[in-house]
Amino acid sequence: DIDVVCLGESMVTFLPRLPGRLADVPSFDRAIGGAESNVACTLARTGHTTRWISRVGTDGFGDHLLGAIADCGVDVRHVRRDPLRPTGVYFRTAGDRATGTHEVAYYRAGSAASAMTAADLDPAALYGGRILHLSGITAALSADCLGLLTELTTRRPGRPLLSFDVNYRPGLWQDTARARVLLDLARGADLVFVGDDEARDAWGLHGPRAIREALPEPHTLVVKQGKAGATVFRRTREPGGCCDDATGTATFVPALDVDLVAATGAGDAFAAGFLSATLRGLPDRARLRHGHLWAAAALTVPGDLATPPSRPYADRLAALDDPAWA
Ligand code: KDG
Repeated sequence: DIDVVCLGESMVTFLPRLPGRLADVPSFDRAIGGAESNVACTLARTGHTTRWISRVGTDGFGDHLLGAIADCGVDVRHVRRDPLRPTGVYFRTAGDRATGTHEVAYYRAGSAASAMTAADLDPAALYGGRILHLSGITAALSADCLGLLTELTTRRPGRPLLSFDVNYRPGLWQDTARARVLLDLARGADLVFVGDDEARDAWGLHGPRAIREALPEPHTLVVKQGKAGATVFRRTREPGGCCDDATGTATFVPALDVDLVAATGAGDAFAAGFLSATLRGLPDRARLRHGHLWAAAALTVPGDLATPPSRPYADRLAALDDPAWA
């Protein structure tokens, strides 16, 4: 029984040993990255059953990714190996702690994952979880991958709850106007995560209400408002009936104040915390609190992946009547 199936490209990630520009950093440490496998790993680390579906090369980097993601407790048996294309890699700088920005250099054009198509996916593996989690990164990888996402976000009876993190990555979209397609893809999902900065940059939309007006279709829309917090809009009962069915609500929960080390992976951790609480049928306020708690763990480590708080501990923190949650 799988709770969450995640599909998307993962890459071997090189984290700088020193601060500075990409042009100057002399050495890097190897880690793993990939928004969707980050969600799968984070959920698996707190006891959820997860599967990651993707494609990697037959190179050593592919071996490393598969081993590292399996070590998190994720089912990787449905990841295809591609003998003709390499595993993607990327390098990044430590960035600016005040603004959370950093430089990224991707080496993923023509990667194994960019050749993913619907035809090589096993529907039983893909649709075999309670939630299928996707992200807009996949749409930017190739025409094949955009076709795949378009197919997967087309509403069809009997599919699991479809979760979609917009994950607008400016470095992957040569032309911002093309990123409007992310809005169309999001419309086909049941649960959407988007940052207010992403909605502004990719779609020209300002603020949670405007985003909800442009995106009324998903029954649940989570707008992340950076350091301020996040708002969840909920319209109807969730498919599968796993959660409560309050209608037409908007709930805001402030974020936790943390000493930022690196922002990468925090959105994935937030999504994982929110999905975990969703699977457990917790109310919206608790879902957001779990999202913030898990994001706080990722914000305070240099890599993408942090150990999320244990379930009993997170439950206690989320239940606290602390003014930080007011
Ligand atoms: O969310 C973190 C990811 O952005 C990072 O791991 C790399 O998947 C990645 C991407 O495509 O940017």
